Amino acid sequence: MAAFDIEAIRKDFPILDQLIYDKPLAYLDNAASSQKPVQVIEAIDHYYRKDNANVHRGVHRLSQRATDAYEASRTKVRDFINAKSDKEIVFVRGATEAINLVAQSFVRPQTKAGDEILISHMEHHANIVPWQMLCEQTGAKLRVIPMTEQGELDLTGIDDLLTEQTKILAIGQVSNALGTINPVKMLTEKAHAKNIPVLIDGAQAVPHLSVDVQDLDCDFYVFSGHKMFAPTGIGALYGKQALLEEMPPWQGGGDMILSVSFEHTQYNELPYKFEAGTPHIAGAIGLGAAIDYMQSIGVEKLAKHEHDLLDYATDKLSNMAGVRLIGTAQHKASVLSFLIEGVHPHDVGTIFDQQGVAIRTGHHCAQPVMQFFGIPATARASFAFYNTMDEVDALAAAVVKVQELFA
Ligand code: C6P
Repeated sequence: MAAFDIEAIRKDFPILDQLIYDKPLAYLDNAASSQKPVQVIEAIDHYYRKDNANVHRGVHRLSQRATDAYEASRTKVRDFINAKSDKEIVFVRGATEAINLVAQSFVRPQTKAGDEILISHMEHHANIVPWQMLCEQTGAKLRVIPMTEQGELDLTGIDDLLTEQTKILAIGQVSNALGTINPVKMLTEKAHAKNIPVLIDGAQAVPHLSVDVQDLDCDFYVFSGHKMFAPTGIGALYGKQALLEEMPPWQGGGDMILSVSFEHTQYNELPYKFEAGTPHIAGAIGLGAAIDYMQSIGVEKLAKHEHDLLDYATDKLSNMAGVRLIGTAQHKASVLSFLIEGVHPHDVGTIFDQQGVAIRTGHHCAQPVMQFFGIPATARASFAFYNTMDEVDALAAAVVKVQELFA
């Protein structure tokens, strides 16, 4: 596709073409989960109609086709984030599972009481709780990079936070509650200068930015498929091969072994060592199709359009009396969190819904962010490349509607 043809793109997403309470749907909850193009839906449909079988197990034709399609998706993921080898791509349920895997299989065996895990104040619970669990198991301490009123990382004390005791720096590339794009490459360099490994939570980055794990030089990178136009229940863990080789499997079962006897089990090679049991084959195939789709348009073009939407929405809402933006970092992607004076965000969400505008309200699984701002929740609009300026206008009109109702 040469030009960025928004009308043609929207036709690929059948769900967008519907009325909610007789109003055109404006789906602005993409950070929670994005919609799926027909290309993804059809890839899954094709798999179940023509190729459905288990992978890596059968000599029969269907199993071979299922295996080929599943492994082709792994190659697509590898290419999408520019990993060196397919062995570095482990299919998981999503970002949450990937972080838990790294915490338990990589960090836990080398962590003892008094060691430290470094995260930031703006992490999603998925990049907080697994580390707290690890701290409970090992006696390690959780340390936190603070943030500023703009919702940017406060890096003034970073050199003191990265210590000899730090076992990992685990940091989000894009904040789901604030939209902040964090300087993860620079942080990775700083951590590596002290031999500290780095995990990047890319759940909110991969739908919006082009990601190159070799350029970032991170040790682990995690993301979920469902925020990048693929099905739920599938995601990927990238890990540098040398690290994955050393890590023990974290779940045992079929497909992650080469041989099993009661005396001894020999584990499979990478990446299968980390894929116990029958995987989400259709999900992986859908993820591959989503990558094909994004690449057919061009990730840079998607990002540019989303940025225009964010700029337009930020401009509109920041000029409305009684609206407070939460998260005004200089570098942001896709997310606009806000409050309407005197109205609880849940009421905002309900009234927006009646206007056909779907947003998320709540703490966005980032309660420490809410605690920092002293608020219980925000209303959050989050954009994808299929959104339009008209939908931003619908968002602004919904704000006016709320203000009229609560006047
Ligand atoms: N954020 C949101 O509405 P899972 O649930 O495993 O697919 O992704 C977890 C996750 C991890 N990190 C970040 C930065 C995230 O934003 C999310 C999911 C959704 O913001 C659902 S809570």
